[in-house]
Amino acid sequence: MKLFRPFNVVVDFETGNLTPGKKITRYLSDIQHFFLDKEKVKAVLAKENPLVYEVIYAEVPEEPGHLAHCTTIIYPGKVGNEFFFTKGHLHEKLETAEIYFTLKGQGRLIMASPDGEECEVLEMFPGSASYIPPSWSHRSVNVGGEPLIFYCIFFADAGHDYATIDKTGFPKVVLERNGEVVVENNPNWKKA
Ligand code: S6P
Ligand code: ZN
Repeated sequence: MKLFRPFNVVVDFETGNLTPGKKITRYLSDIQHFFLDKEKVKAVLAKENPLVYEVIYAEVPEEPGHLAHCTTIIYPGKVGNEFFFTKGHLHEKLETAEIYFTLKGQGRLIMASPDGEECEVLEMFPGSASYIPPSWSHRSVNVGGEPLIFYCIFFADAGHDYATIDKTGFPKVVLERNGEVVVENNPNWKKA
């Protein structure tokens, strides 16, 4: 068997940059269908299409035994009173867990069981290491005024199921009400 060589990447805790890395970008238009206020989404998109988040991956083979790792940077922003968030997903291999280590900013990590009947929301803050157990779908939300930056480690062969969340959404939403961060039931959530 060919030996895979050890290597370093460098993570900038201030910017979330990971070098060398491969970047993917998600704009509001990519996640617009999840937001509660459809009219506000339309109004924002009529003017601009803001960058909501970026993910920068260390390049690792997507094979059993390897650990994938990356940073995520969610920019501060809201549509109406709903904070910017990631698409969210389940791992195709449901039995694979993940860890999010927050480097900068303030966030919430929404997790749900595959049928959505169980839902938990953890706080994300510099130094928090959030454990996403096997089977839980996950979405992160930036609730602060600066970028939310976190470092993720997961099984490289886990795979990502976005289609389920596209259909169901998450059972909870994270909103600002009277200057407070609140977690509420998502009226648009559909049981899987
Ligand atoms: C991968 C891990 C994260 C997310 C990233 C963006 O398993 O959970 O790296 O990919 O935070 O979220 P999403 O839902 O667009 O992949
Ligand atoms: Zn994941």
